Amino acid sequence: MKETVNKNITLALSKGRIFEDTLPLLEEAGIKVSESPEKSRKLIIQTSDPNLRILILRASDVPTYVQYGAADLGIAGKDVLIEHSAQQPGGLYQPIDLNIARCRLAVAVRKDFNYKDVVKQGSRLRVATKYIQSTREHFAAKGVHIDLIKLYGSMELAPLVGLADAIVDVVSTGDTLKANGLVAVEDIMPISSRLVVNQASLKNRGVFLQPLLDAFSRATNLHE
Ligand code: PRT
Ligand code: MG
Repeated sequence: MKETVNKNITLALSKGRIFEDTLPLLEEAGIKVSESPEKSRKLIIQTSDPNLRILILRASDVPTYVQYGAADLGIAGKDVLIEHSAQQPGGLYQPIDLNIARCRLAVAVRKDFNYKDVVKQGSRLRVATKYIQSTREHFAAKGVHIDLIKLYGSMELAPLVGLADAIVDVVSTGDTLKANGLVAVEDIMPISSRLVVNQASLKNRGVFLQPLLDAFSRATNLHE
């Protein structure tokens, strides 16, 4: 019996900035998206390419879908990828930095909090974040002892109500910090979003994935 090859490709994205910034990359590959996830509420979106569909996920779930092969490829921030690989290492190939959804990971405190002195005195610092892994590594490298408090969102609130001395969060314009009386006191790393590919998909169906990977590379270089 002749084996039928599965040409279908599933791309995992999160809605919001990553979806918006991916549209021009897809256009470079001649692909149009049939509807907006903001409007349609659909979680599976078809495209002008009958062999390509898009899954709309929570940003932090994108690496998981790709790792287990429920999606062949996906786009996720470096912030998310670092946390994911600390929890579930392996299985993801990261061929391209797409240079989209750029921001930076930073330490922020209340304007009236003397971060430098507290760190210099060697006092313990209470840090709230959803970026446990990156935060641990950052402070360990500085030799600063911290108590970590895991949060899932609205980190900016924590220093305002005495839950933490500092937060680690991604910052883009800085407007959110400013609006809440916080200041960034240390940059941890620049962040951009990367393409992640399931290793088995690449091995077994690489010929079908390659045109999309090439178009993403081209579009990324064009926009640099
Ligand atoms: O929102 P959700 O809890 O579902 O997940 P998420 O926040 O991880 O996803 P999403 O879609 O908001 O972000 C996806 C990716 O975009 C992140 O993983 C980052 O790599 C990247 N990115 C780029 C950002 C930002 N810029 C950004 N500004 N992610 C989040 N923010 C948030 C930040 O957390 C803060 O609350 O926006 C606020 C700060 O923005 P400024 O402009 O006021 O500094
Ligand atoms: Mg968000």
